[in-house]
Amino acid sequence: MPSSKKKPQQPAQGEPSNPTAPAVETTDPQTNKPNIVDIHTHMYPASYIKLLESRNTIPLIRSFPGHPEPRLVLLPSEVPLLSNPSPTHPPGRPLTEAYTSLDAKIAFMDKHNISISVLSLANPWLEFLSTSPDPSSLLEPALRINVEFEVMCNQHPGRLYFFGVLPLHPENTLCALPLVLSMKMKFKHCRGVIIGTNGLGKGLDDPDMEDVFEMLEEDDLPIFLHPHYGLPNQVFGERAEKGEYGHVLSLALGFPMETTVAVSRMYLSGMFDKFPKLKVILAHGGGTLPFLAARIESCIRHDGYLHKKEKEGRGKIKRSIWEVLNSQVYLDAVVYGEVGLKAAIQASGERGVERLMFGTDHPFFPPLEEGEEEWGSVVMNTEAVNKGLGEGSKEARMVLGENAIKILNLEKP
Ligand code: 5CU
Repeated sequence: MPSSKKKPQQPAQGEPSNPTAPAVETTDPQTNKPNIVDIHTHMYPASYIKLLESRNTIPLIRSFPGHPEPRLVLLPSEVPLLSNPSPTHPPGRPLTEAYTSLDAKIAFMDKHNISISVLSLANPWLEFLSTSPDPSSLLEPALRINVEFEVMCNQHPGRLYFFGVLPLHPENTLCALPLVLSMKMKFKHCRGVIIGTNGLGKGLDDPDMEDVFEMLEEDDLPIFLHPHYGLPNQVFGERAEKGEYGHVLSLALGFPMETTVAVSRMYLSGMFDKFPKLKVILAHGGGTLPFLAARIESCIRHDGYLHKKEKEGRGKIKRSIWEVLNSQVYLDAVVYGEVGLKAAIQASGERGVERLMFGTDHPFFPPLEEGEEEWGSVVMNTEAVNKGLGEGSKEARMVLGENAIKILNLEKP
């Protein structure tokens, strides 16, 4: 069990895993360009694609008449369109090789000057299997996917690492534990785990998640927390349900709100206090947390119920949300603009610039015009860093690559 497993000393809270490592050189001496490290980049390995092809409910892969490529339908907001698909705009997104092919990933990296990618399975991971009555049935697919990622990493030494996937199941926390325990031993390139906001089905403030958090903390395996469900379809109204606004509302607003709610629940439940060395990397610059943290803090301070509870000695959150953001939380820099980037840095504390890591969200948000090779979404994220921090500055180089190398213990390019 987690508590009986004694591990060597962990790095202090908020410190990089390898603080004594020499300063990393993150500029390519030939081109003088920064070596970019992409920590938010997804793939669907072959076994996962096979799983999706066999399904009738989301996530699934389906072909639609008149459209040569099969389509990947993932999001709850796409469900209403499945029963009555538009002949011109069927639900989902074309399943191109960008989602499945390692060669395509490497070509994308080369095109955009990305030296290292930390791959992860994209949403919704294995959550759709959690309705299976047998929790252990998730173990085999999770293992297989992690093996597939490890094999990919071995094919490109020094260029690829990955966040593993866990077999989280509502009926059984223990199902995930053997895999967490063996993650570092089995998979040399594993640098953490990607999870959704659902946890074991009841969110990340669920006491049953404590065993998982404890093990991840002990093994110094950071969580990469990523949204999938967005907000309920009704929030966005009938016109959105009919597909009139594409995926914009669920991706631009639903995803970040989902992350914000999940982390706020973790914080309010005292999970960060219980596991003070657990590292949590938040997707999309922390959702809306950088903007809302002060409001959350104020609502806590002025909440009659929490105040009374504290006075009666029935529990107090030990650290402010700012302290948690400065010590345990890391943000990716997938924010597409300078304003959001600066907010994310400021929210992460005085040394906030050390806590942001560049990401692309590839293969989502591809170029839409034939022949366009450069991914505009990547350009927007790179420009946000260069404009916000100064192209070629030490700070820009940290966010573009150096931070990830230190925090995730990657080998320098
Ligand atoms: O475009 C999309 O649906 C997505 C998605 O599902 N997951 C993600 O990370 N980005 C975009």
